[in-house]
Amino acid sequence: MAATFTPDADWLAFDPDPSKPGYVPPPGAVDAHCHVFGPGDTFPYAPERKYTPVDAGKEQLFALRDFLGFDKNVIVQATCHGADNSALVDALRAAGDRARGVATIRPGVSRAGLADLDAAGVRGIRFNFVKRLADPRPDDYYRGLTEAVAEFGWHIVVYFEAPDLAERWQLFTSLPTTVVVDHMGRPDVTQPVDGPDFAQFTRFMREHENVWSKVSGAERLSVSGPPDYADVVPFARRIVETFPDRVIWGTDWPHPNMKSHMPDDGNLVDLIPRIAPTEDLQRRLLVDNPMRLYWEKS
Ligand code: 0GY
Repeated sequence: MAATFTPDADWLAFDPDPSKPGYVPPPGAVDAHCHVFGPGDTFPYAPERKYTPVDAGKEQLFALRDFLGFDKNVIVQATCHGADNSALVDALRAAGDRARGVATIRPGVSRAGLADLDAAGVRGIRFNFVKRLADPRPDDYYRGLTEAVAEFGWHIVVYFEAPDLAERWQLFTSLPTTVVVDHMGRPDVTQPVDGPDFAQFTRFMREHENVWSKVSGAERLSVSGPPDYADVVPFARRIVETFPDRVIWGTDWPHPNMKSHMPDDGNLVDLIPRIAPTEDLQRRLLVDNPMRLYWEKS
């Protein structure tokens, strides 16, 4: 029998009718951070989930991709699906070569299971340290999973809040793979871009050439808010200009757990020329870098 799920009472659903962005992404542009949710009656949400979203399926994601002017997606397994990657794999198969994925796995995953994920287009796994989304584990837990995927040449995506960087420094700086940080490590954008907190993040990237950043999540980090998200722009621009070959960008659709507002995805796309002010930086951010990381498999 199909399961039915009731979204959380305070859940904000994605905007079904975003504005057309003024900015036109270059040919082959990749939205490198987005999710699919369910639909729950086909792909049930995980019993251990910390939230129950409104369904946001692959057809809606692909329609948004086309509407915003993107060519491809990198779909990141959302925590509401736990380590059951079925909805992700279904979306990857439907997209053909136009999507790649980042999965969640747990200890004991079989080699055959990993090989199936690889064949579907998975190129990384995500470790989530955000305490409202996942229960933190000791460093060795993450090291074990990293070893499990080593033979596939996958990378590690880490999602953490700014204070976690110091706490997990040892782990994050010793991972042997490419390490991709979600949303610039969630800086406090009320602090100066040259202040000590963000300096620690830029040091992390400067001293470790395997560390990349997604310059995404403006809608989550901003205090000044839409449509300009003016307070986030200097942080993202600093990362893009300092590390132009190690940055990628994504919509973060369908924007899980937004409480202040639901962003208009057109507004988010219009941030791109403000954080990557030249055509060269835009091409690296949206095409060259994500293609290298997700499509040119070693
Ligand atoms: C994001 C952020 C969030 C959620 C998840 O996997 C997830 O559930 O990533 C969040 O609530 O901050 O990047 O999509």
